[in-house]
Amino acid sequence: MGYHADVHVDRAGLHDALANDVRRGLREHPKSLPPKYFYDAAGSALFEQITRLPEYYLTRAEHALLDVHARGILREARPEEIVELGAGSPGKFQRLLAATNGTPVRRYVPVDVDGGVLQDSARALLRRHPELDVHAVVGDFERHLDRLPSPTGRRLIAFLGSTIGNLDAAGRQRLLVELRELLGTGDRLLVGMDLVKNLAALEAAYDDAQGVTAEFNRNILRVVNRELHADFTPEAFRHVARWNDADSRVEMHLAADQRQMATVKDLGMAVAVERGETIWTESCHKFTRVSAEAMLCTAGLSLVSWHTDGTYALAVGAAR
Ligand code: AVJ
Repeated sequence: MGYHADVHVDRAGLHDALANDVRRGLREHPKSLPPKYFYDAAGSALFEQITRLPEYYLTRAEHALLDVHARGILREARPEEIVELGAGSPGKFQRLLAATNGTPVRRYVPVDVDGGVLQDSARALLRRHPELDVHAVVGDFERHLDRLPSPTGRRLIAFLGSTIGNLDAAGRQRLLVELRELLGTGDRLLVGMDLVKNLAALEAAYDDAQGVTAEFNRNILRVVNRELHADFTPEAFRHVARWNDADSRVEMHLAADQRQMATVKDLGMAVAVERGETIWTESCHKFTRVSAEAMLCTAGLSLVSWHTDGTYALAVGAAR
Protein backbone atom coordinates (compact mmCIF):
# COMPACT_ATOMS: atom_id res chain seq x y z
CA MET A 1 0.00 0.00 0.00
CA GLY A 2 1.02 3.59 -0.46
CA TYR A 3 3.23 5.15 -3.08
CA HIS A 4 6.36 3.80 -4.69
CA ALA A 5 8.18 5.19 -7.73
CA ASP A 6 10.74 3.61 -10.07
CA VAL A 7 12.59 6.38 -11.84
CA HIS A 8 13.97 5.41 -15.25
CA VAL A 9 14.27 8.88 -16.67
CA ASP A 10 15.52 11.91 -14.82
CA ARG A 11 16.11 15.49 -15.90
CA ALA A 12 19.49 14.68 -17.43
CA GLY A 13 18.03 11.77 -19.39
CA LEU A 14 15.19 13.88 -20.66
CA HIS A 15 17.59 16.64 -21.69
CA ASP A 16 19.68 14.16 -23.71
CA ALA A 17 16.60 12.70 -25.40
CA LEU A 18 15.37 16.19 -26.29
CA ALA A 19 18.81 17.19 -27.58
CA ASN A 20 18.96 14.13 -29.86
CA ASP A 21 15.40 14.52 -31.12
CA VAL A 22 15.82 18.23 -31.81
CA ARG A 23 19.16 17.74 -33.58
CA ARG A 24 17.65 15.08 -35.81
CA GLY A 25 14.32 16.82 -36.34
CA LEU A 26 15.69 20.19 -37.34
CA ARG A 27 18.15 18.67 -39.82
CA GLU A 28 15.43 16.71 -41.61
CA HIS A 29 13.32 17.91 -44.52
CA PRO A 30 10.61 18.67 -43.68
CA LYS A 31 11.76 19.85 -40.27
CA SER A 32 9.94 18.23 -37.37
CA LEU A 33 9.79 18.13 -33.59
CA PRO A 34 8.22 15.25 -31.61
CA PRO A 35 4.92 16.17 -29.92
CA LYS A 36 5.96 14.74 -26.56
CA TYR A 37 7.92 17.95 -26.00
CA PHE A 38 4.80 20.13 -25.88
CA TYR A 39 4.23 19.20 -22.26
CA ASP A 40 6.24 21.39 -19.93
CA ALA A 41 4.22 23.08 -17.16
CA ALA A 42 2.93 25.76 -19.55
CA GLY A 43 2.19 23.23 -22.29
CA SER A 44 0.32 20.93 -19.93
CA ALA A 45 -1.75 23.88 -18.70
CA LEU A 46 -2.51 24.83 -22.32
CA PHE A 47 -3.52 21.25 -23.07
CA GLU A 48 -5.84 21.25 -20.04
CA GLN A 49 -7.38 24.42 -21.48
CA ILE A 50 -7.75 22.70 -24.88
CA THR A 51 -9.70 19.85 -23.28
CA ARG A 52 -12.33 22.38 -22.20
CA LEU A 53 -12.67 24.17 -25.57
CA PRO A 54 -16.03 23.87 -27.31
CA GLU A 55 -14.30 22.62 -30.49
CA TYR A 56 -12.18 19.96 -28.76
CA TYR A 57 -14.66 17.13 -28.32
CA LEU A 58 -12.15 14.32 -27.67
CA THR A 59 -11.74 14.49 -23.88
CA ARG A 60 -15.44 15.00 -23.22
CA ALA A 61 -16.31 12.11 -25.54
CA GLU A 62 -13.83 9.77 -23.88
CA HIS A 63 -14.98 10.67 -20.37
CA ALA A 64 -18.61 10.14 -21.37
CA LEU A 65 -17.79 6.76 -22.93
CA LEU A 66 -15.90 5.72 -19.79
CA ASP A 67 -18.81 6.84 -17.62
CA VAL A 68 -21.16 4.62 -19.62
CA HIS A 69 -18.97 1.62 -20.53
CA ALA A 70 -16.25 1.29 -17.88
CA ARG A 71 -18.44 -0.91 -15.65
CA GLY A 72 -19.03 -3.43 -18.41
CA ILE A 73 -15.41 -3.34 -19.53
CA LEU A 74 -14.19 -3.98 -15.98
CA ARG A 75 -16.78 -6.67 -15.34
CA GLU A 76 -15.41 -8.59 -18.31
CA ALA A 77 -11.71 -7.83 -17.68
CA ARG A 78 -11.79 -8.26 -13.87
CA PRO A 79 -8.38 -6.59 -13.42
CA GLU A 80 -6.52 -6.76 -10.13
CA GLU A 81 -4.16 -4.08 -11.35
CA ILE A 82 -4.33 -1.29 -13.89
CA VAL A 83 -1.30 -0.04 -15.81
CA GLU A 84 -1.83 3.36 -17.40
CA LEU A 85 0.46 4.67 -20.14
CA GLY A 86 0.86 8.45 -20.30
CA ALA A 87 -0.89 8.89 -16.97
CA GLY A 88 -0.48 12.66 -16.79
CA SER A 89 -4.04 13.55 -15.81
CA PRO A 90 -5.90 11.56 -13.14
CA GLY A 91 -9.44 11.79 -14.57
CA LYS A 92 -9.35 8.62 -16.65
CA PHE A 93 -8.07 6.26 -13.99
CA GLN A 94 -10.52 7.71 -11.48
CA ARG A 95 -13.34 6.88 -13.86
CA LEU A 96 -12.07 3.31 -14.16
CA LEU A 97 -11.71 2.96 -10.42
CA ALA A 98 -15.19 4.33 -9.80
CA ALA A 99 -16.57 1.67 -12.15
CA THR A 100 -14.92 -1.27 -10.39
CA ASN A 101 -17.42 -3.97 -9.52
CA GLY A 102 -16.66 -7.43 -8.27
CA THR A 103 -12.88 -7.93 -8.24
CA PRO A 104 -11.23 -4.96 -6.51
CA VAL A 105 -8.35 -3.16 -8.23
CA ARG A 106 -5.45 -3.44 -5.78
CA ARG A 107 -2.61 -1.81 -7.64
CA TYR A 108 -2.25 1.15 -10.01
CA VAL A 109 0.88 1.41 -12.17
CA PRO A 110 0.94 4.84 -13.84
CA VAL A 111 3.68 5.41 -16.43
CA ASP A 112 4.69 8.95 -17.34
CA VAL A 113 7.86 10.93 -18.03
CA ASP A 114 6.78 13.56 -15.52
CA GLY A 115 7.55 12.21 -12.04
CA GLY A 116 6.19 15.33 -10.34
CA VAL A 117 2.79 14.96 -11.95
CA LEU A 118 2.68 11.26 -11.03
CA GLN A 119 3.46 12.02 -7.40
CA ASP A 120 0.87 14.79 -7.16
CA SER A 121 -1.93 12.70 -8.63
CA ALA A 122 -0.93 9.64 -6.57
CA ARG A 123 -1.11 11.70 -3.41
CA ALA A 124 -4.61 12.91 -4.24
CA LEU A 125 -5.65 9.39 -5.23
CA LEU A 126 -4.33 7.81 -2.03
CA ARG A 127 -6.20 10.30 0.11
CA ARG A 128 -9.43 8.93 -1.33
CA HIS A 129 -8.29 5.31 -1.75
CA PRO A 130 -5.76 4.52 1.00
CA GLU A 131 -6.14 0.79 0.26
CA LEU A 132 -4.57 1.26 -3.19
CA ASP A 133 -0.96 0.37 -3.97
CA VAL A 134 0.44 2.95 -6.43
CA HIS A 135 3.62 1.83 -8.17
CA ALA A 136 4.64 4.68 -10.47
CA VAL A 137 7.08 4.21 -13.32
CA VAL A 138 8.76 7.46 -14.32
CA GLY A 139 9.70 6.78 -17.91
CA ASP A 140 8.82 7.03 -21.58
CA PHE A 141 6.33 4.35 -22.64
CA GLU A 142 8.11 4.09 -26.00
CA ARG A 143 11.42 3.23 -24.29
CA HIS A 144 10.89 1.91 -20.79
CA LEU A 145 8.08 -0.64 -20.88
CA ASP A 146 10.59 -3.38 -20.08
CA ARG A 147 10.94 -1.73 -16.67
CA LEU A 148 7.33 -2.34 -15.62
CA PRO A 149 7.06 -4.22 -12.32
CA SER A 150 6.01 -7.85 -12.69
CA PRO A 151 2.26 -8.34 -12.53
CA THR A 152 0.62 -9.12 -9.21
CA GLY A 153 -2.58 -10.38 -10.81
CA ARG A 154 -4.81 -10.00 -13.83
CA ARG A 155 -3.93 -6.80 -15.65
CA LEU A 156 -5.64 -4.12 -17.63
CA ILE A 157 -3.29 -1.88 -19.58
CA ALA A 158 -4.98 1.45 -20.34
CA PHE A 159 -3.76 3.67 -23.14
CA LEU A 160 -6.30 6.44 -23.21
CA GLY A 161 -6.63 10.03 -24.36
CA SER A 162 -6.11 9.26 -28.06
CA THR A 163 -2.37 9.36 -27.43
CA ILE A 164 -2.02 6.37 -29.77
CA GLY A 165 -2.95 8.81 -32.53
CA ASN A 166 0.33 10.66 -32.05
CA LEU A 167 2.29 7.63 -33.23
CA ASP A 168 2.79 6.81 -36.89
CA ALA A 169 1.89 3.35 -38.20
CA ALA A 170 5.34 1.91 -37.46
CA GLY A 171 5.40 3.40 -33.96
CA ARG A 172 1.92 2.05 -33.23
CA GLN A 173 2.93 -1.43 -34.34
CA ARG A 174 6.11 -1.34 -32.28
CA LEU A 175 4.20 -0.30 -29.16
CA LEU A 176 1.26 -2.67 -29.66
CA VAL A 177 3.57 -5.64 -30.23
CA GLU A 178 5.40 -4.76 -27.02
CA LEU A 179 2.10 -4.45 -25.17
CA ARG A 180 0.95 -7.75 -26.60
CA GLU A 181 4.02 -9.39 -25.10
CA LEU A 182 3.09 -7.95 -21.70
CA LEU A 183 -0.43 -9.35 -21.85
CA GLY A 184 -0.92 -12.72 -20.20
CA THR A 185 -3.99 -14.91 -20.57
CA GLY A 186 -7.02 -12.98 -19.38
CA ASP A 187 -5.22 -9.62 -19.44
CA ARG A 188 -6.76 -6.79 -21.41
CA LEU A 189 -5.66 -3.69 -23.28
CA LEU A 190 -7.96 -0.65 -23.30
CA VAL A 191 -7.23 1.93 -26.00
CA GLY A 192 -9.02 5.26 -26.48
CA MET A 193 -8.94 6.55 -30.02
CA ASP A 194 -10.49 9.29 -32.07
CA LEU A 195 -12.48 8.39 -35.18
CA VAL A 196 -12.47 9.69 -38.74
CA LYS A 197 -15.27 12.24 -39.10
CA ASN A 198 -16.25 15.29 -41.10
CA LEU A 199 -13.39 17.59 -42.01
CA ALA A 200 -14.84 20.72 -40.43
CA ALA A 201 -15.16 19.12 -37.01
CA LEU A 202 -11.64 17.70 -37.19
CA GLU A 203 -9.99 20.91 -38.30
CA ALA A 204 -11.89 23.03 -35.76
CA ALA A 205 -10.78 20.71 -32.95
CA TYR A 206 -7.16 21.48 -33.84
CA ASP A 207 -7.59 25.15 -34.76
CA ASP A 208 -9.93 26.68 -32.19
CA ALA A 209 -11.40 30.16 -32.40
CA GLN A 210 -9.63 31.38 -29.25
CA GLY A 211 -6.21 30.36 -30.54
CA VAL A 212 -5.36 28.14 -27.57
CA THR A 213 -4.15 25.33 -29.85
CA ALA A 214 -1.98 27.83 -31.73
CA GLU A 215 -0.32 28.84 -28.44
CA PHE A 216 0.06 25.17 -27.49
CA ASN A 217 1.77 24.54 -30.84
CA ARG A 218 4.15 27.50 -30.47
CA ASN A 219 4.98 26.38 -26.94
CA ILE A 220 7.20 23.62 -28.31
CA LEU A 221 9.61 26.33 -29.48
CA ARG A 222 9.57 27.85 -25.98
CA VAL A 223 10.54 24.45 -24.60
CA VAL A 224 13.41 24.18 -27.11
CA ASN A 225 14.50 27.75 -26.32
CA ARG A 226 14.61 27.16 -22.60
CA GLU A 227 15.97 23.62 -22.46
CA LEU A 228 18.58 23.91 -25.22
CA HIS A 229 19.32 27.65 -25.04
CA ALA A 230 17.89 28.37 -28.46
CA ASP A 231 16.49 31.66 -29.71
CA PHE A 232 13.50 30.87 -31.89
CA THR A 233 10.83 33.58 -32.05
CA PRO A 234 7.62 31.57 -31.45
CA GLU A 235 5.38 34.53 -32.37
CA ALA A 236 6.91 34.57 -35.85
CA PHE A 237 5.37 31.15 -36.60
CA ARG A 238 1.81 30.64 -37.77
CA HIS A 239 -0.23 27.69 -36.49
CA VAL A 240 -1.35 25.34 -39.25
CA ALA A 241 -3.70 22.37 -38.74
CA ARG A 242 -4.71 20.35 -41.78
CA TRP A 243 -6.32 17.03 -42.55
CA ASN A 244 -4.18 14.55 -44.48
CA ASP A 245 -6.71 12.17 -45.98
CA ALA A 246 -4.22 9.66 -47.41
CA ASP A 247 -2.71 9.08 -43.97
CA SER A 248 -5.94 9.66 -42.03
CA ARG A 249 -4.54 12.28 -39.69
CA VAL A 250 -4.69 15.89 -38.65
CA GLU A 251 -1.22 17.40 -38.92
CA MET A 252 -0.03 20.39 -36.98
CA HIS A 253 2.76 22.54 -38.32
CA LEU A 254 4.44 25.82 -37.47
CA ALA A 255 4.83 27.92 -40.62
CA ALA A 256 7.34 30.73 -41.07
CA ASP A 257 6.04 33.66 -43.07
CA GLN A 258 9.52 35.19 -43.14
CA ARG A 259 12.96 33.63 -43.32
CA GLN A 260 14.38 33.15 -39.85
CA MET A 261 17.71 32.27 -38.38
CA ALA A 262 18.00 30.73 -34.96
CA THR A 263 20.80 29.17 -32.98
CA VAL A 264 20.50 26.20 -30.67
CA LYS A 265 23.41 26.90 -28.36
CA ASP A 266 23.52 23.56 -26.54
CA LEU A 267 23.73 21.75 -29.89
CA GLY A 268 26.16 24.24 -31.46
CA MET A 269 23.67 24.39 -34.29
CA ALA A 270 22.45 27.18 -36.54
CA VAL A 271 19.00 26.67 -38.01
CA ALA A 272 17.64 28.50 -41.04
CA VAL A 273 13.89 28.36 -41.55
CA GLU A 274 13.09 29.59 -45.03
CA ARG A 275 10.11 31.74 -45.85
CA GLY A 276 7.11 29.42 -46.24
CA GLU A 277 8.94 26.51 -44.60
CA THR A 278 7.18 24.58 -41.84
CA ILE A 279 8.16 22.66 -38.75
CA TRP A 280 5.94 19.62 -38.36
CA THR A 281 5.06 19.26 -34.68
CA GLU A 282 2.27 16.71 -34.40
CA SER A 283 0.19 14.09 -36.17
CA CYS A 284 -3.15 13.05 -34.71
CA HIS A 285 -4.23 9.87 -36.46
CA LYS A 286 -7.92 9.07 -36.72
CA PHE A 287 -9.32 5.57 -36.94
CA THR A 288 -12.34 3.55 -38.03
CA ARG A 289 -13.46 0.31 -36.52
CA VAL A 290 -11.99 -1.46 -39.54
CA SER A 291 -8.60 0.29 -39.32
CA ALA A 292 -8.47 -0.18 -35.54
CA GLU A 293 -9.22 -3.88 -35.75
CA ALA A 294 -6.61 -4.33 -38.50
CA MET A 295 -4.03 -2.45 -36.42
CA LEU A 296 -4.66 -4.66 -33.39
CA CYS A 297 -4.71 -7.81 -35.50
CA THR A 298 -1.35 -7.06 -37.13
CA ALA A 299 0.14 -6.75 -33.64
CA GLY A 300 -1.23 -10.15 -32.60
CA LEU A 301 -4.19 -8.77 -30.68
CA SER A 302 -7.88 -9.47 -31.04
CA LEU A 303 -10.67 -6.97 -30.54
CA VAL A 304 -12.70 -8.09 -27.50
CA SER A 305 -15.14 -5.19 -27.52
CA TRP A 306 -15.68 -1.81 -29.15
CA HIS A 307 -17.58 1.05 -27.56
CA THR A 308 -18.35 4.21 -29.48
CA ASP A 309 -20.57 7.25 -29.72
CA GLY A 310 -19.75 7.56 -33.42
CA THR A 311 -17.16 10.24 -32.66
CA TYR A 312 -14.67 8.48 -30.44
CA ALA A 313 -14.06 4.88 -29.46
CA LEU A 314 -12.82 2.65 -26.66
CA ALA A 315 -11.32 -0.57 -27.94
CA VAL A 316 -10.68 -3.53 -25.66
CA GLY A 317 -8.07 -5.95 -26.92
CA ALA A 318 -6.48 -9.20 -25.80
CA ALA A 319 -3.46 -11.22 -26.91
CA ARG A 320 -4.43 -13.80 -29.54
C1 AVJ B 1 -3.06 14.52 -26.32
C2 AVJ B 1 -2.31 13.65 -28.38
C3 AVJ B 1 -4.54 13.28 -27.70
O1 AVJ B 1 -3.97 14.55 -30.54
O2 AVJ B 1 -5.76 15.49 -29.83
C4 AVJ B 1 -4.65 18.57 -28.81
C5 AVJ B 1 -3.00 16.60 -28.42
N1 AVJ B 1 -2.86 18.53 -30.00
N2 AVJ B 1 -4.66 19.62 -29.63
C6 AVJ B 1 -4.60 15.18 -29.68
C7 AVJ B 1 -3.50 17.86 -29.04
C8 AVJ B 1 -3.58 19.61 -30.32
C9 AVJ B 1 -3.94 15.48 -28.34
N3 AVJ B 1 -3.44 14.26 -27.70
